[in-house]
Parts: sequence; structure tokens; C-alpha cells
Amino acid sequence: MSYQLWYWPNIPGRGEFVRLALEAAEVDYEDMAREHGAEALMEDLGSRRGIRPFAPPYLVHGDLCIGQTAHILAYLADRHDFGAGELEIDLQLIQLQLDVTDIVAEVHAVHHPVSASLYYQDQMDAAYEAAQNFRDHRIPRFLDHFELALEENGGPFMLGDRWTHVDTSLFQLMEGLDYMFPNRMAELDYPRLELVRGAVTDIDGVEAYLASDRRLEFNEDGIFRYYPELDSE
Ligand SMILES: N[C@@H](CCC(=O)N[C@@H](CS)C(=O)NCC(=O)O)C(=O)O
Repeated sequence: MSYQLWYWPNIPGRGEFVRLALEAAEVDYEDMAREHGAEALMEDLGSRRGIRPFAPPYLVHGDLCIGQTAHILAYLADRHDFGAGELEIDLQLIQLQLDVTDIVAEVHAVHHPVSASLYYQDQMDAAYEAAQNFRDHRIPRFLDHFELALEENGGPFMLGDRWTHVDTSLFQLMEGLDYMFPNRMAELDYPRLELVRGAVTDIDGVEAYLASDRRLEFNEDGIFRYYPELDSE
């Protein structure tokens, strides 16, 4: 039974972390809102009752409906063998995936420091300050953490020579940060993160995906946005 992925159709956003893992594993899925539109997504989510996802992305698989990016990835990793297959290490991988969730939430907060319900244009002064702090302190804090973790097994991937959901997410994180802060990222040096980024693009499924029209460009409606005024000089 094929997976149904529900995510906003016009941005890579958080859905891209799920797509990349599915594509790397060459697993079939239907990208529902890209096929049927954003209204279909709102209708589908709105029609669900009881314990349901708070927000996209969510994955439907038979009777299961799973929200939260890291949670979806943990489920898929277990079914398609792109975790570790060993409880202790799988828990560490999920922990790292949740660290990615945290930095992605901070990325979003750079453009929405006052409220996620307001447009960037309504909170630009606060965003300017938030971006400075994020660039100077939070990027190095998170990237040092991932770089150190990558040392554990010698790379290029988090587990050494086999990729996991953490690697595809680190790829997307680095791509997103480069798009968002080209000047700031050029000042920083993370050789292990660069190695994993290159190794992920060499995974057959990812290589084919990146060359396809399924791969969406970053844009200013998404999570990773480029506003020159928020980058370093
Ligand atoms: N922690 C959730 C966050 C989900 C989320 O915030 N989704 C965004 C799109 S990327 C959304 O549609 N939010 C609607 C809202 O917050 O009302 C995850 O990692 O999946």
C-alpha cells in the first residue's frame, strides 16, 4: 500500500525532510496536495476527528495517520531500514532528528519572532534582531552539535557508511541555511557536515530526485527564506 504524504504544495518546507528520505529509499508515495491542491489538504485535515495531526506534514498509511516530521521519519525508518535497527542507536538518531526539528522551528521564528500568525512584513524590526542572534549564536550552537555527532562513526554518514533519515535531514538543513544566509554560511567551516551533504547527493534515489521536477526550489513562502537584510554583510 502506497504512502500518502500531505504537505503544502508550493514550498519545500518541513515536507521536504520526509520527501528526501522516501526518495533516498526509493519508496513509492503520493504527494497528495501537489496532486490535488492546498484545498484538498485543508479538507482532508479538517475532516479528521479525534487525535489528529496539528499541522502538515502528515503521512497516511492505511488506517494510520502520523503527524510531526520526526515522528513520521522514525516510522518510515523502521519500515524501510533507514534507521539503525538497534534500539539504543535508533533512539539517538531520533534524538538528532528532533534536534533538527528544533533548529527548523528556530529558523521559522527568525521570520516570525513575534507570532507565526503574522506576516514577516509585520514584524521586520524584531526579525532583524532575531536574525542577528540566530546567525551569531544559534547556527554555530546547532552545527557544532551535529559536526561533533558526525565524528562518532567517522562519516561520511552519521552511522559511517550507511545513510539514515538524519543524514537526509542534515542535507536539507545545510541547503536551507545556505539559501537563507549565504554570507554567514560562507564564514563558517563544517567539514563533516559538508561531507555528509555531498554523500547524500550521491545516493541514487536522491540524485534522481534532485534532477527531477518533483524537487521544489526554496522560496519566500517557505521555512528557509532569503531576505538579504537578514544576512551578515
Ligand atoms: N513540529 C511540527 C510542526 C508542523 C508545522 O508547524 N507545520 C507548518 C507548515 S511547515 C504548518 O502548516 N503550521 C500551521 C500552524 O502552525 O498553524 C513538525 O515538525 O512537523
